[in-house]
Amino acid sequence: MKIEDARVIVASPGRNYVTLKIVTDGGIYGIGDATLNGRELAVASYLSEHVVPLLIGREAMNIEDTWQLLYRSAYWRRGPVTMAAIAAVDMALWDIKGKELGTPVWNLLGGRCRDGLLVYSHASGRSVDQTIEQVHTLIAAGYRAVRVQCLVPGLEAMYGVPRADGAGDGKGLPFVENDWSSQAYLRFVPTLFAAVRDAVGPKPALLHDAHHRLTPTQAGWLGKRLEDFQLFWLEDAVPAEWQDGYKILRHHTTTPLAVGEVFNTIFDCDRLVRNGWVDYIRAAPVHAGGITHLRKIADYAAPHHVKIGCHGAGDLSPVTMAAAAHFGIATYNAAIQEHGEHSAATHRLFPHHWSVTDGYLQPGDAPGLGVDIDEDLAGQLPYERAYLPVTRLEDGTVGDW
Ligand code: KDG
Ligand code: MG
Repeated sequence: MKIEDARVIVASPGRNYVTLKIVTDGGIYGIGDATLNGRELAVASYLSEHVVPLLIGREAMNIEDTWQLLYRSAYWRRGPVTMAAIAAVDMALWDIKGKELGTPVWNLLGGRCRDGLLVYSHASGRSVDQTIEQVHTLIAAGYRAVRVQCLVPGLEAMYGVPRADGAGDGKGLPFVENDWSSQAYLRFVPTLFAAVRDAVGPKPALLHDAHHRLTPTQAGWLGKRLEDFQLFWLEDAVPAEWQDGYKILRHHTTTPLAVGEVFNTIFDCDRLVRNGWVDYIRAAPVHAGGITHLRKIADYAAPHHVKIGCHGAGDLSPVTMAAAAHFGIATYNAAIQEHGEHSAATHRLFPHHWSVTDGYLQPGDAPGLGVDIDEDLAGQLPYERAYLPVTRLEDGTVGDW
């Protein structure tokens, strides 16, 4: 079965998504997600200019060979643009293989090894009371795990929390700069978790994302103070470019640590996993080379007691959610999956068989990945330039997003 055509579809049902559709000579097609939030057209161009010409005429069933060809032949290996492009091809080829064989991708990955994949959703309030209300609403809707974020008193806007006008992060906004104070944040977060634990009791899993904004010693201070509230994880406490930061952090707290939504390859995970500096890797199928490469990361992490909890914010498309669902149901050390919100228009654009029931993600039984794209609708939803906000510290220097 040869690849006859491959096209890149960019559409914005409220935010931009880049999708690759690969069509074979027998008519079977597969789709893959290539969305890189805020830099979408770089991947779209990498795909259409450099990858698609290599795909035409290739055997669609040889996924590993195509993966290796795209990874090695570029010479310029790794990086978010390259790996998102390879991921899209990889997902689309798994989708095609499943359809050709008449079986869901999870079956090709070894079959189910759990009943459902635990998901977490987001409670994100502008006050502690509002945040607690949202946690209660999610628990009432069946969620067993909730990421808790709350606007720090004194700040106007903050990652993961709706703005005063109700808008979210990077949703068609012009370029925005927000004020940030790590001191105010550090003072506030332990009081937030004391209030939330008090309100919901010991059972629900609570998570928190520090979004790469702390130094190792600041993060150690915070992790220590959160220990009594037994978080499922503290995410991205420090940026991971300098991985020894996690070594320092690890020795200051027993709060479980998660990192890696910006990771692209197994090499980003290597030292953290090998040294036992983190508990969870957050790499997602779309940003870490697809199902094929994520499986290798998971297998490398498993004997080191490191589990996988894939990034799944709303800027990762329902195609990635499908890939993550198939991966997670069939991968022993997949522990949890983020379930970000998608707009109604996004669900219409990407009809899918995956679902969240009773706090667990189910991939469904449709052949392939069980997700599609409505190309007519995509044609009516043109790309809209959008940027994630950045932060300015109290003295005016640029901070981390
Ligand atoms: O594009 C960036 C977002 O996906 C990111 O800011 C969301 O940190 C995030 C998360 O954990 O979902
Ligand atoms: Mg995050």
